[in-house]
Amino acid sequence: MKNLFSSSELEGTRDKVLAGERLTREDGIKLMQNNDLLTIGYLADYVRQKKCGDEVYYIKNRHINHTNVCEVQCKFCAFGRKKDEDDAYTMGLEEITKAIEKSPEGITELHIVGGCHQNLSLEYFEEMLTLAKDKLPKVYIQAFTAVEIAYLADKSDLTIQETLKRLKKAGLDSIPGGGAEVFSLRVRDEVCPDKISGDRWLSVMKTAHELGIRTNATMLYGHVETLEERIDHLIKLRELQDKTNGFLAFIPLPFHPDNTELDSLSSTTGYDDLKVLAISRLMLDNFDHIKAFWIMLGPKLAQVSLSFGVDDLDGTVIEERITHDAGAQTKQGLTETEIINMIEKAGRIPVERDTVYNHIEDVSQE
Ligand code: V47
Repeated sequence: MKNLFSSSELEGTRDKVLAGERLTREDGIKLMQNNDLLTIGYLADYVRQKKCGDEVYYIKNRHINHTNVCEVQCKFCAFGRKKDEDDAYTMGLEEITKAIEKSPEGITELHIVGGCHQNLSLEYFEEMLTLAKDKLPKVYIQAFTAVEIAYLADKSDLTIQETLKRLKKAGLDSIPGGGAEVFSLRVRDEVCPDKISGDRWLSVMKTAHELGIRTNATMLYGHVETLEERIDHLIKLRELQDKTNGFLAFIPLPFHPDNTELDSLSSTTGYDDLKVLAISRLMLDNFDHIKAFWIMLGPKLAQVSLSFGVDDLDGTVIEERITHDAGAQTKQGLTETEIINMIEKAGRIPVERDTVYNHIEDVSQE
């Protein structure tokens, strides 16, 4: 029988991880090419334990996707529509108010993302933020991907900095990690040629960090990217984090092919999902949190990922369209009790957090 952790190709990398040394591009590629999932998972779990202890974060949040109309047509997306398509929708401010008012007691975050819609002005977004803060003053608003922000800035003839300052003043607290996809020019040319470049995505995030707006980062994997391109993506994020320390969490997003132009591709496998999460933890040594988005992974694999470097399961979500339009079979939301159960059954300590990872006091024990 093979000895545990005897994978000779990984010995050098293992020694670096155990010594707390930064991994190189070559280490990352070696990990991606290696199928010794348990060794990779063990190393990621070791780093997670040292960094985060046994606490696992979750949040009571609500997602709102205010429009599916999108000028940027990406081959991997089943959500975006041209504005004259039958099932195109855009929520008016009244409808958004109603959705916010329907939010259950106790949520601490609104996560708002949508398409790049030609007719939605900066004033629409400012009003949306103002009314959200008016209805739920204590809630953090994590809204609009870097892609939406760049689109809005260009349309409004403003710089990214000016646009972000106005959105921040209206109530924007933080920016989600979407739209990063894979930074490689080759991949973007193939799957999302009309989208902003990886460098521009990074530059929007850098500006946000300089203005004190914390953000997340993602990578959409499992389509046409190579293993090397995945690692290059992680290294670009790590380099920006070295400069700004503005990223809160990294969330790898497994590609869902149904109803997309790439529907001939297979879904990712559980093996690949766990490897990407674990390698993200190992490469992103300057990120505090690696998040498993259970909506995309399924709650069972998300739970198992807690032993593969993950310390955050996202949250209650309530309603989600982007992944469900692409064939996700998961529920629209989980209850807090379900999330706590997943964490406790993995032998870990559930901690409710807000958007910026402050612990929420458990009011039931006061
Ligand atoms: O930007 C689009 C991706 C993102 C598909 O920051 C797809 O906390 C899989 O960014 N299959 C939106 N993914 C979701 C997102 C997110 C989710 C949860 C938490 C956070 C956070 C961010 O989903 C898009 C795109 O990269 N996406 N189509 C698809 N077919």
